[in-house]
Amino acid sequence: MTTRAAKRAHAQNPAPGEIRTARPRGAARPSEHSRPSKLRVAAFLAVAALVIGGGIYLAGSVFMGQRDKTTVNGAMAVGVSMDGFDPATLNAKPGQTLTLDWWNQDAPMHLTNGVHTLVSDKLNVRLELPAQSRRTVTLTAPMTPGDYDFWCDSCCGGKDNPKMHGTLHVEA
Ligand SMILES: [Cu+2]
Repeated sequence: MTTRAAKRAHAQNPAPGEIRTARPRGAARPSEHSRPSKLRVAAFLAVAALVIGGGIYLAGSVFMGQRDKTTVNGAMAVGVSMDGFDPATLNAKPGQTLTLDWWNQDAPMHLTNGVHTLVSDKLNVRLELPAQSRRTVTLTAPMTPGDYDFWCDSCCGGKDNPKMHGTLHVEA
């Protein structure tokens, strides 16, 4: 007897003494039970990605949202990037001390790790600002009216790069 029907019949009614290989009732079926848990892991990862992504987005927008504004009392926001200082001209009265909320938009992957500087011999400053950060700095205007040059000497040719200059304009 080699027909399929005969084989099926044999399997359903094994001959006496033959061992049935069927699992006992209630035993785990690995392939079917692992499927829902894989789904659960996938769902967890999706939720985790949403939460982490949302956090990064919020943190980014908090930082970027402040770019033109400042929470530092009496300070003005001044940005710096590979495109230079923004605004590039600062106005002051003779002897006035300006408080700048200085922020750096560039990521560390830029030249010199994204660090920018604010340098001026006449204004007697040499300030440094790490990538993607902000700090409060002060500039004191000289008593003599005029335009005072300051620059970044840490990137893109530094002082030789016309983009990386700013002016402190001291009113007459
Ligand atoms: Cu720079």
